[in-house]
Amino acid sequence: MLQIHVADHIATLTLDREQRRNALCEEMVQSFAAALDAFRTAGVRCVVLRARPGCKVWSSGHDIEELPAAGLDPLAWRDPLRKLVREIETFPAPVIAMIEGSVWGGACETVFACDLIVAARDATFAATPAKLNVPYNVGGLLTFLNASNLRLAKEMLFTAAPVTAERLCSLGVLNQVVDANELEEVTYAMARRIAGNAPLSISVMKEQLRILAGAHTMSPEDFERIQGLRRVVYNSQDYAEGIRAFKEKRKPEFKGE
Ligand code: LCV
Ligand code: LCV
Repeated sequence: MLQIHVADHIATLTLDREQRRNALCEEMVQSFAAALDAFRTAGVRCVVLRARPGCKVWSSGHDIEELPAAGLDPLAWRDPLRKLVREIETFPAPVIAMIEGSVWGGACETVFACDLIVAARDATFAATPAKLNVPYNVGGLLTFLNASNLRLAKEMLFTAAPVTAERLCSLGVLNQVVDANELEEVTYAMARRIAGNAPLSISVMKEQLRILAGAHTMSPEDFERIQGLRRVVYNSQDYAEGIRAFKEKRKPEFKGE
């Protein structure tokens, strides 16, 4: 489900599960974590995360088949998507997301959790919890908030509509947008420049920025209340309907209950 290549302190991880549109399943995330462990030991100084060249779908997000039935939190601490985002954020070297094709749901958050994003001009990004009636979690929403701003995060989360790479780049969410045939050249030039700098300085700055970006106060009471509100959503009929509709390849009919 993942292709791995390492050369000159630069590692490339290629999502390779096209028959399921690179949906991020438990098994893929375990391979991802194992690869990052090996890169850490090997002193890799920059990771490029990509899909296969020319892909139409970079990743369709969380594997919907693995979403728990109603009654269980679909984005709890040990959920593969939550683990994947933490792996990227805590890896001691920069991770560059190299994007072509469409990015969906949890894959959109995964890309936004990367340190740098270089995308092909016609790539698109969609945040989809509202399409499935999934109650996104506080940490996940913070990823969207840190990667963009409150206005854009609300637009993406409430409309669930794909947004173009051009527009996201103009809003500072992506580092660069290039023609598809320049994607590799631009991405690896950035990776080589990073790998040529001081790895210790970069890793300590990345960790400080992670801590600063996550430094938000929230009272235990507020947190408990949020968890209660989220439980109502993943206990709802609408939650079951969202998953059923996807499996039956039809538009869901949400009743707000
Ligand atoms: C499992 C899949 C998936 C998939 N899981 O190809 O952010 S949250 O809260 O929403 C979070 C919970 C999350 O990330 O949820 C997932 C959100 N993802 C989406 O809403 C995208 C769902 N996928 C699609 O809309 C289409 O698959 C796209 C537009 C990505 C590609 O369409 P295309 O026509 O090229 P198919 O839909 O035919 O997909 C090929 C096979 O992959 C499965 C899909 O069910 C199909 O399986 P079968 O061949 O068995 O029918 N598949 C696609 N995405 N996320 N399975
Ligand atoms: C002492 C200098 C300096 C200098 N200090 O002229 O942000 S952090 O964390 O990095 C922080 C710790 C920090 O700010 O570190 C400094 C970062 N600065 C740089 O990396 C720029 C270093 N300087 C250069 O790259 C070149 O000097 C530039 C491109 C600025 C100018 O080049 P130019 O050819 O015009 P020289 O390099 O010949 O510099 C003239 C003299 O000033 C000294 C330099 O060593 C040289 O001394 P000598 O004539 O004795 O050889 N010099 C320049 N910058 N930051 N000394």
